[in-house]
Order: sequence, then structure tokens, then C-alpha cells
Amino acid sequence: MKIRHLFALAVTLGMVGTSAQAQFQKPEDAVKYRQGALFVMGQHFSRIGAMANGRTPFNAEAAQQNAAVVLAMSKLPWAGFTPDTQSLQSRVEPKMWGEMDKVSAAADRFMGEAVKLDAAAKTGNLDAIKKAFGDTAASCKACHDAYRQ
Ligand code: ASC
Repeated sequence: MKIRHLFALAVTLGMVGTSAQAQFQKPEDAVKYRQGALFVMGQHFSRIGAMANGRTPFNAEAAQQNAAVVLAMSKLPWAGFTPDTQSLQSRVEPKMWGEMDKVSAAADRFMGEAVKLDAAAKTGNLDAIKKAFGDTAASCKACHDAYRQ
């Protein structure tokens, strides 16, 4: 889903105000918001990773709950990458601001993988979860390699 579609959807659902300016009270909030969503996502994604890699015992119910959080969080960070945050301290690679079409495509790819990870977790099949975890992690990494300092 394109970021502008997500935004339109969010407006439709009454989740945000009627203008982009009303979405965050200040640019610092947009940075905190996207970092918060990514942090929570990372916490839950790595719990699935620990199971996928055998570092913790496989628990199908926990995997399903963690994947549901990853899926919910996967939709959130993108709204926080607003142009008015460019001058603020963060790990964004400056070239990112000129490549937002590519960022949007990368976010779409990742969100698609998060849907598949959630579906795999719902099957309770560890092999399916391992595969979906690997595909999702690759989509995280693609964007981090390109756009995170
Ligand atoms: C994680 C996490 C990420 C991704 C990334 C995948 O567990 O926090 O940001 O996986 O490292 O390459």
C-alpha cells in the first residue's frame, strides 16, 4: 500500500486529523513516533527470530502474538518520515529524502512480508515461520542498508 493510500485510509478511519500538519504536534513527535513503532516492532520481530533460529523454544501461541504485533506496527513508522523532520537528529541517511518513491516501495514490500509472516504464524508451522521470518528480515535489511546510517 502506498503511503498516501495509508494516509487516506487513516483519515477515513478518523485516526488522524484532516491535515498533515495536524498529524503530529511537532516534528520531534514524528521522529519519536516512527522510532517508537520501529522499536516495538523490533522487539517482537526478534522474539520470532529467536524461535526461528532455535535460541528460544518454539511456542506457537507466542509466535502468533508476536507476529500480530509486528503486523500492526508494520503500518505505522512511515507516516513519521515527514519532510519537516529532515533537520532533526536521527539515523536517516540524507539521500533518503530524495528517494521517497523507493522508500515507499520498500515499505510496501516489507508490509507485504509482515502479512505473510502473520499468516505463517497462524499456521503454527515452524518451517513456514522460519521462511517468512527470513523473507521479512531481508526486507527490513534492504531498507536499513540503503537508508539507515
Ligand atoms: C531484527 C531487527 C531488525 C531486523 C534486521 C534484519 O530483528 O530488529 O531491524 O531484524 O536486522 O536484517
